[in-house]
Amino acid sequence: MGFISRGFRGKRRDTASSSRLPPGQYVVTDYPVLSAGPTPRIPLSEWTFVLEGEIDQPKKWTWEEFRKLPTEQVTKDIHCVTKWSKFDTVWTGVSIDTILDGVETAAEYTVQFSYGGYTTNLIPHLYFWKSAKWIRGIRLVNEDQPGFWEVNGYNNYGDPWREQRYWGD
Ligand SMILES: Nc1nc2c(c(=O)[nH]1)N[C@H]1C(S)=C(S)[C@@H](COP(=O)(O)O)O[C@H]1N2
Ligand SMILES: [Mo]
Repeated sequence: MGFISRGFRGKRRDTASSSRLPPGQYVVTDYPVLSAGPTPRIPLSEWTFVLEGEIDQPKKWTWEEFRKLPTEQVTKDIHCVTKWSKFDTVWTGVSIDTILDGVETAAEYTVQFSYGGYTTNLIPHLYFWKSAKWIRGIRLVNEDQPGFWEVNGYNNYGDPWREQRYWGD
């Protein structure tokens, strides 16, 4: 990956006190863009989503197939490791329960991988780098595998409420 956007260096600001705000965070209302590389462009005719790894037969969806899956809308507060938080962000998408429906696997961990090469180990409710943009698929794995930022100094788990930003936090 060629460049790392500025946001990852972090900024110091006063933090508001609020029970919704994890320690060390401040609230923003805009939407900072934080990408570890340029935005990948994938023609929809070539786009696929795959579920692979510890599964007998990998599952693969084309864009058309994926768009036929049921979707859900969720409203969530998001917390970036570089210390901004945004409240009540609205997301529409396919639930992981739908992706895993009928899948038998012994795997206890997953790796999300994206167009452009980004990876992260998937666990919801954690710092926002765990939420992969341009996701290309999910690999089911028996052992936890650190992804792009987890290898590059960010905490492997990343709970905002415990300020697990970096290695050793
Ligand atoms: N593929 C990919 N997904 C990613 C990232 C990235 O660099 N590449 N950055 C993460 C981080 S740290 C944040 S804060 C959010 C930023 O999302 P936004 O650019 O839409 O604000 O995406 C997350 N998902
Ligand atoms: Mo982030």
